[in-house]
Amino acid sequence: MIRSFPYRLYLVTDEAACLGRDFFWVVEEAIKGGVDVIQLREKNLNEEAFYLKAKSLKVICQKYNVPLIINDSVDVAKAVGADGIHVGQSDMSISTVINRVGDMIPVGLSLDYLEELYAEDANDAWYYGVSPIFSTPTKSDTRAVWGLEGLQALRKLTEKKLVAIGNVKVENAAEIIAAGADCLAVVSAICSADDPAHAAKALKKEIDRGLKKS
Ligand code: TZP
Ligand code: MG
Repeated sequence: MIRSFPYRLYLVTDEAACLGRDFFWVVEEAIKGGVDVIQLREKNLNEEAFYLKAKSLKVICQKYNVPLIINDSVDVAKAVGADGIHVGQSDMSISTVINRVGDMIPVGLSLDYLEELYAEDANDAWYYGVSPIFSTPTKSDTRAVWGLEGLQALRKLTEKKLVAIGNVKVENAAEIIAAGADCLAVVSAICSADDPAHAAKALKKEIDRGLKKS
C-alpha cells in the first residue's frame, strides 16, 4: 500500500510553550498560517486530561481538514479517531502500534541514530522523525544532534519521508529542507511566536525556498 505523508509543516504541541495564551487559539492560528499536520504531545497531562485535549483538538483539526497525530498513546488515538500516531525509540514498537491500529494511518518513528534505520520493524514506519536535528531547550533529554551532515547521510539511505525536529526556525528552515528533509516539525517557533499564523506562514515560505534549492 502507498504510505503517503505529503506534509511540509508539522506542529508539535506543548502547552507550556504557548506562554499562557489559549492553547486552542494558538493551534487554530497555526493552521490558518499553513500548518499541514498537528501532533498532540503534552508530557504534563494524565491520560484522562490528554484524552480530553485530544478530543477537542480533533474537532478543530476536522474543521480545517488537518490530520491529527497522537504522541505515544494508541488508546487515545483510537478513542478520538486520530489520523496517526508517533512513537519514539523507547515507546511501544511500531509493529505493536500497527497491530493495534492497522496499517491505515500514518505511524511515525523518531530516529535518534542512523543504526536504528536497520531495526527489524523500522521499515513499517510511514515517516521518520530526525530527532533532534539541532539541540533545543524545548527537549533536554535528546541524544546526539543529527546536524545537516547527519540528515544528508540519512537521506542517502532511505526514501521514506524525513521530518526534522529540534530548534527548527525561520532562519534555518530552508537549509534543513535543502539538506534532504521533506517536512519540518516545530514547537516553539510557532507555539511561542507573538503571531503563530504569521510564524507558520514565514516557515512555509522558507520551506518553499529550500525545496527550490534541493
Ligand atoms: N523531539 C525532538 S526535539 C523536540 C522533540 C519533541 C522539541 C522541539 O521543540 P522546538 O521548540 O521546535 O525546538
Ligand atoms: Mg514518545
